[in-house]
Amino acid sequence: MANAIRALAMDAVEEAKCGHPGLPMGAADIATVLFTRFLKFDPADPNWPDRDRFILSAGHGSMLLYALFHLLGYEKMTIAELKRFRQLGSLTPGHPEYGHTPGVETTTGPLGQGLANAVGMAIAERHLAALFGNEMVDHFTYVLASDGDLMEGVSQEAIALAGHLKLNKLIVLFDDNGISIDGPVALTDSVDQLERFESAGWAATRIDGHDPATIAAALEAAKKCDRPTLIACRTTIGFGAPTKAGTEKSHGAALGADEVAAAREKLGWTAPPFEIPLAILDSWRSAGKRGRPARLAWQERLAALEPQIRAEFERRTAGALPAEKLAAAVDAVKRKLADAPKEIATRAASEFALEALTIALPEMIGGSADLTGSNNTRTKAMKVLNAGDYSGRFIHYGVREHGMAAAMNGMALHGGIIPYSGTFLVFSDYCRPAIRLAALMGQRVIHVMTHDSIGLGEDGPTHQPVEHLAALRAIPNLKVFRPCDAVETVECWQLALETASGPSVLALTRQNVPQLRLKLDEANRCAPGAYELVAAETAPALSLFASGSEVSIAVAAQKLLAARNIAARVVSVPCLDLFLALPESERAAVIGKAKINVAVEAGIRQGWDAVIGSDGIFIGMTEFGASAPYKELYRHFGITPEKVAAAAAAALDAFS
Ligand SMILES: Cc1ncc(C[n+]2csc(CCOP(=O)(O)OP(=O)(O)O)c2C)c(N)n1
Repeated sequence: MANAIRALAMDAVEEAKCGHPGLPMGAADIATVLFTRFLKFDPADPNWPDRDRFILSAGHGSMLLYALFHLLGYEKMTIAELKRFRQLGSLTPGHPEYGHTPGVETTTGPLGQGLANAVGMAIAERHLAALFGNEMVDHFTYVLASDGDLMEGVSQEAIALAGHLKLNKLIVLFDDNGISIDGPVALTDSVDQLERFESAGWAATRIDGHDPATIAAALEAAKKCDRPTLIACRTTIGFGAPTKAGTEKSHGAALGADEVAAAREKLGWTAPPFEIPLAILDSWRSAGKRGRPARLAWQERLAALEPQIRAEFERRTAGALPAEKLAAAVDAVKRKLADAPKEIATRAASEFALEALTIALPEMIGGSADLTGSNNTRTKAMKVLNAGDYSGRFIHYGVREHGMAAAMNGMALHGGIIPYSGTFLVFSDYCRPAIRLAALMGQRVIHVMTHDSIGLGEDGPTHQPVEHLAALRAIPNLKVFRPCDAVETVECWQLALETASGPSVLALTRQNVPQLRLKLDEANRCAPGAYELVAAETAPALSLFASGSEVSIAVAAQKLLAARNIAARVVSVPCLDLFLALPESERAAVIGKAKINVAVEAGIRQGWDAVIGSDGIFIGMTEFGASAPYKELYRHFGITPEKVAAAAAAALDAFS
C-alpha cells in the first residue's frame, strides 16, 4: 500500500517535470500506518468537525497528501487531477492550499508554519472539548514535519507553547531523513531533537520509520501520553529510488525516467504509471471507509444534544456570528460613548469595546505575546486558558509573536473560535509570515497591534513602527484598521469581526486621543474605509485625510486654516484597504474635488498617493523615530496642526 503512494508521487512529479518525490517516498510507510489504522476521518465529509487533523507541515511533499486522497477515495481527487499536478486550476497545486483541495487542513510550504498551526488546532480542540464535552469534540492533531520544519525558529515557539499547555493530543511525526536541500542536515545542524522536545515538555521517541509495526506501536503510546509527543521516524528520503534515495537528489526534482523505472523494479511495482492494482486500491478504499461509522455516531450524538447547545455548536463551527448580539454590543458601546465621551488611547478604547464584544461572542479567544497590560486585550470576564483549565479564553502566548500568529491561524482553521491577539505594531514583522498565510487562506484572525507610531514615545525607534502600516497594507486580503477615537475603535472591531474571509490588524495608540465622534451614529461609518468626518464651512479648498491619532491633528489644522479663511474638510481614513477597494465613483466622492489634498499619518507615505495623488502633500515620517516624550517627537518630526496648516496653505498659495 505504501508503494502505491511512492508510485503516484514519482509518476506525478515525472509528469509535471518538477516537484518533490523524496518526502512522499520516504514517509509513505508512516502515512500508510497513520491513515489506514489511526486517523479518524471520512472522505465523504472532509469537514466533519470532529475529524482528526493531519497537517503536512513539510508542504513541499504535497504529493503525499494528493496520493493519499486519491487512494482513500476523496471523490474529487481523481487520477486526472494527479496527472495535472502543479498545473493551473488543478486540485493538486505545488504546495497544499487550504480551501482549494478537500482534505487539506492548512496551507503549507513555508516551513514551520504547519507545525505551529497544529498547536493552535490542538488548543482549539481542548478548548471546545472543555465547553461542549468529549462527546462532541475529541480528536487528535497529527503533524508530519521535516528537518526544515524543525530548523525554523517558529517551531521552537510552537513546541514550547504546546509543551507548556500539555497538549497531549498533538502528535508530531518527524520525517527524520537527515537530508535537506543542501545535503545532509549534519552540514548545518547538530541539535538533538529528542532532547529538544523533551526539554519543552514533550514525550519523544525515535523509531524506524519504515517498520509498520513500530510506527503503530509508537502511535498507540503517543495517544495515551499525558504530553504532546514527538515520534522521530528514521526514514530514507526517496525510499526505493536506487541511486537517489538517501540523498538530496531525490528531494525536489523529477527522478528521471530511468530512475523511476529502476525504482519500480526495486519496489516490485509492476503497474504502469498512474495505475493502481485493484487489490491494493481496494485495501486503500476500505481504509477510507473506516471512519464512516464514527462520523455517523457523532452525528447521532449531535442530533441528541439539547437543541440550544446543538444550535450554538453548529453556529460556532459554521463560523456564523451571533448577529443580533454583536449589533447590540456595538450599539451599547456607542451609546455609552455618546453619553460620556472618552479621551483615551485607542488601545484602551479597544479594551472598552472588548468588554462588551467578548461577552456577546463567546467564540472570541484573546491573548497577548507577553504584553497583556500594554495591549489591553484581556477583559474582566476572561479566565486564562492553561493546562489546568482549557475552558479559559485568554492565552498568555509568551514572547512568541510568530508562534502566536501561526497558532491563531490554526485555531481559526479548526473552527469554532475567533482568535485575537496582542503585540506591538512594530513586531508585526515577527508575525508577518503567519499573517500572510491567514490572508492567503482567508481566515478570520484579528491582531490587536498597539503602540502604533512614534506616539509611543520614549521607547524610541526600535519600537516605533514607521513602514509597518504600508507593509501590512501591501498584503492582499488583509485589512489594516487604524481608528481615530473610541467610537471608530468599536466600529473597526465590528468590521474585523464581520470579515469572515480574511484577517485584520487593529493598529492602536498608546497615547490618549480625543473623541471626535460625539454624536451617536447608528450606522458603522468606518465601513467604507474613509468618510468625511468634518465638513468645510464653505466650498473646501483643501481636503485633509488622516488616520488614527493624526485625525485629531488634521481637525486642529482645519481650525487653524479656518482662522486664516481657508476652508478645509477632514476625511478620516480608518481603513485604507477598504477604501481602495471601493468602486472608483464612491472613492471619488469621498476624495472630493478640493484643489489640494493633504494626508497626515505618522508613518511613511507609501500607499497614500492613491488618495491624495502624487501631487498631494504628505505629512508623516521619512526616517526612523527617536526616543523622547511623544509630544516632543511629533514636534520634532513636524507632525503638528501648525505644520499641516502651514504646508497646506503654502501648497494652496503655490496652486493659485
Ligand atoms: C520558510 C522556508 N524556507 C525555505 C523553504 C525552501 N525549502 C523547501 S524544502 C526545504 C528543506 C528541505 O529539507 P527537509 O525539510 O528536510 O525536507 P526533505 O528534504 O526531507 O523533503 C527548503 C529549504 C521553504 N519551503 N520554507
